[in-house]
Amino acid sequence: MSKRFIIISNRLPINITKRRGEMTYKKSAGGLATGMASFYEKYESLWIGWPGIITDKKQEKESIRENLRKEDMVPVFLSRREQENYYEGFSNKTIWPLFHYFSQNTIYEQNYWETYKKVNIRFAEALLKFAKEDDIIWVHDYHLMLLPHLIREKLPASTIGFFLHIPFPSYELFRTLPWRDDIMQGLLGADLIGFHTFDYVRHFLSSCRRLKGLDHDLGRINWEERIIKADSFPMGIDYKKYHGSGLKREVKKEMSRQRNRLQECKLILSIDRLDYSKGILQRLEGFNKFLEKHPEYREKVTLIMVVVPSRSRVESYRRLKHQLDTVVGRINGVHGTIGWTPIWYLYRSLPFNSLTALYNIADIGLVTPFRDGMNLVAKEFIACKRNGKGVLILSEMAGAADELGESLLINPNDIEEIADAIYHALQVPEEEQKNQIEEMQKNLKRYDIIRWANDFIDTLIQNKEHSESMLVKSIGRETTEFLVRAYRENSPRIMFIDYDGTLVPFSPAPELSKPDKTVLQLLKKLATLKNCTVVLNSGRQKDTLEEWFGSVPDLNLCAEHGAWLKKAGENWNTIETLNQDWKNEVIPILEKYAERTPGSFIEAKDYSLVWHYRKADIGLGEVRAHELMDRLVALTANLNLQVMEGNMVVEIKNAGVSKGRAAQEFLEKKHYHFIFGIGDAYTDEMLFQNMPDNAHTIKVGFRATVAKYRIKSYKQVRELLQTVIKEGLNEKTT
Ligand code: GDG
Repeated sequence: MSKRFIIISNRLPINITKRRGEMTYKKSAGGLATGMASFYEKYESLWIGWPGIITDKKQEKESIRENLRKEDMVPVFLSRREQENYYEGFSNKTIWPLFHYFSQNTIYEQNYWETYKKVNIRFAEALLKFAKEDDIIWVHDYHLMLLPHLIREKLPASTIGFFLHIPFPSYELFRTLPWRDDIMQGLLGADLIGFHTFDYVRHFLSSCRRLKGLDHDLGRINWEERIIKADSFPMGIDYKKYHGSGLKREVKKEMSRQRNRLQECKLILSIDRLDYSKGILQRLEGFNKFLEKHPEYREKVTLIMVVVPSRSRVESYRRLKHQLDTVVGRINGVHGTIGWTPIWYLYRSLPFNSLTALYNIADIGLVTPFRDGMNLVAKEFIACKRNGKGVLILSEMAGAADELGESLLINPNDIEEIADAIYHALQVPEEEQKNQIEEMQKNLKRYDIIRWANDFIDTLIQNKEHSESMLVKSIGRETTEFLVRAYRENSPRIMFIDYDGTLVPFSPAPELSKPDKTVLQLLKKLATLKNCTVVLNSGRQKDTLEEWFGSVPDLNLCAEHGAWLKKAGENWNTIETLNQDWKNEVIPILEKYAERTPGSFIEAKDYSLVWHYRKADIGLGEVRAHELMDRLVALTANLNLQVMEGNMVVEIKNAGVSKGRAAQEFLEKKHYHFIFGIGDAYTDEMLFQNMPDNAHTIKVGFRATVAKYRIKSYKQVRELLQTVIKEGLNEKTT
């Protein structure tokens, strides 16, 4: 069977209403459903979600299930209690406020969390009844953040995308969540994690770094043998539908009806779901301030404020509704006249034709959320404009602000600024309005909802392919057998083995990486195998290697990434006579960076200098490391030095020194038939590059490499070497 496309979201794109025992089904024409349409044509598709109706009746459930199956939808039923704790509770009283920076509204309640977990499992089970490993699965939004991991556990090879429709907050906020690790783990089950803006991507990556110690390379994270990509995909709208709305007969009729009602008044339009994140009260105060400052506009402007009821079972929403009623009443009372009501307040959802009629005729679109993942209203307002007339006032906190730069951007907390922006918008010459609208429409037309969805799915598939191509090289049972056979059949042998990150885990505190008994035993056995030369490579100083490994018989040691070599039974020697004068020029620069970056420090080795920032604030360390690299690269260009950025270090050393150069010391003097090199760091790449074609090179971890194979971690390295030892010992006894 061919690949299928499965989308899974909290709500199915359908409205089911029950009247006198009779169910009616009405497909919702939301943007997301439109975006998915092209996949429905391309693949066999399925949409899984809550059908929006609560029922305990088995028969009713069955009938809904059957009816939805015809529409390629699968319902996940929830009880009233689950709805309260998972949807109203954890989703909308915990995640929603926290991710919108309303920590004062955030409720941490164990019960909510438990139900959230349970419901996520329910969704996963519903999906797993249908999904196969080669399907493409797209999970949507904050209600289902545990799902990617739950699916990955059961279908390890599946292609999973996740898109978050709301902001991802800064680490400082995210860290306050007691269940942050589970949420993080849930999301990391995906192959692609999409956000509306690059800021949210940044915040997410920073949380990955700080909570899980996961580094990224241009948004790519290597984790659990997978490459996970985090990227921004600013959601678009059904541009054609909105832009074409003004041509519809019904919409035209509605437009002239509304225009007549408004008489000569300029129309300011405000449309949102009722939500504290949308900044509705502040917006009203801004309008009030405008009327106070510019009484000449009384009876000349009208604010139509459409507020769509939402989450009315949640207390903070009910409170907001009450406040809203009061403030609207107050402003209308203070400024209104017998023939003029400043604010027309509609607490309901409008049909599409009425909504777009308002978009079409409004002079100003007033969109001022405190935080908003994207805000589609702003985009729809601009898209509807066919006559080039209208000004958008937009909060800089809305994701849409990144793309709608020609609008009047305001800070939603600044009531004066909102008032001034309204005044200013009323003065913008028509020519300028037209230019601004056309500029913004170009973007909206190009990156519409279809393009957005395709872009996301294309990136998901590409990333999956990339991830798999990296895994092709992974060492499995067959490769191990192949290596052992090569070892058995070819002699003499030489093995270059890196230490930190290869035989022991990379540790931010290197003093913890001292070899334990197991590692020492392993090296002892390996170094004494027949016809096998073992070289232990390290960036550490020779004194440390001497102290830790000096007593291991027959072991060759290579320190400071190849500057020092101690062949078994001999003394430490430098490979070349190296100049050290450059250090005097570089030390003062490093000292300056050490002073400016608390926690960072300098390590002076014989032939290199290293600036370490593993104990500093990670973000600051990275910024400083880049600055330092820039500075040093310019300075060292004529000093025959190399500057390298490694794992939380910047290292400067003589250009001739490398693990590859040190390996030549062995390879040039004797002809080896089995050559083996293994390491995890950027310095090991030099070793791999300098090895003959028939060498067996292995990279530990998932970073880019020229090595022939990959191995997951130091644990697997130890297992592999134990297998080699077994083979070598066999040889001794036979
Ligand atoms: C979440 C994120 C992100 C509104 N009133 C009426 C009506 N609407 C439609 C609009 C628009 C949609 O509802 C609202 O979308 P927003 O994007 O503005 O806001 P949220 O509902 O909070 O959506 C948001 C979005 O997800 C997508 O990722 O942009 O940041 O919070 O399409 O047209 N539609 C009709 N009558 C109304 O009265 N027919």
